[in-house]
Amino acid sequence: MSNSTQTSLRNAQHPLIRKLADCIEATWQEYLDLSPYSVPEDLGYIEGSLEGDRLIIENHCYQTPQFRKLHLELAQVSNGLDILHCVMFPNPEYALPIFGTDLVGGRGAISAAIVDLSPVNLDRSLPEGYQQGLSNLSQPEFSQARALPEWGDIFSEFCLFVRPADAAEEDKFLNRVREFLMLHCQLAAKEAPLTSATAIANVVAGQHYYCAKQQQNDKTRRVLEKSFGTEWTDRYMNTMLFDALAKPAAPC
Ligand code: 18B
Repeated sequence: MSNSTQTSLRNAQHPLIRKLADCIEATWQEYLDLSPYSVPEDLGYIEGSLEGDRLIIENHCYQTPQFRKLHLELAQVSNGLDILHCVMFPNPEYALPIFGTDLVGGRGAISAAIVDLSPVNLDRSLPEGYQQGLSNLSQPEFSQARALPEWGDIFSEFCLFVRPADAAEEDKFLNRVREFLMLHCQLAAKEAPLTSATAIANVVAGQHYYCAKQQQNDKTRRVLEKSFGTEWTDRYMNTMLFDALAKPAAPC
């Protein structure tokens, strides 16, 4: 694999973003059987500056037998905003939750740090191994919890959404993400693929719901629209950030 991860953008970002990006890629490389994922040519490294704010985006994508798309994205806005976005989309034959994390920082401090393993089952429950594994992790304390937005019903009871108050809390967040990731990679590697068409259709529907909700995040949309416009942002949110699988056929 190429060493394209040591990019200038990562080096320029908030230390927690840099550490988290390194942690995610190192964990993927340690536990998963990664293959290249071809990002549309014009979407790997992107720069935009429509209304004055220059936005630079860098995408790193892989796939594995269990995951149709592992996506790590780093973004930097000229007004000082630094963003890390990561989602692991399972293949539809694997009834696995969706790992997602988002870090948003500006002028030295991280304002939003979120991580979750989000269920895709129809009843919004996590598979047994996840429920147990996540319950067994010790619960870290953070001084500033943040409230989930209205569209946030996709997140599990284990979702962590905070504004880290200091370097010690930033480290705690990083460790929490590492624990989620390690558990996820280990459980995913043991998961047997589904064979029933109905079960697969349920996974597709669950991923569809997840993406539809994430696309309602106006804060993400606004940052992208300011530099790239509405049309581009729609396409980007539908194809790069939250590409749901094709809509399942209506039951006959
Ligand atoms: N997101 N985030 O990824 N978002 O992509 N993000 C913000 O301090 C971007 C995900 C999530 O309170 C904010 O309020 C951009 C994933 C939640 O209403 C900004 C990109 C998850 C909130 C951005 C990006 C996720 C949030 C405001 C593309 C979870 C709070 C920061 C690179 C797994 C929403 C702040 C609210 C916030 C921007 C969650 C600016 C541009 C995968 C819940």
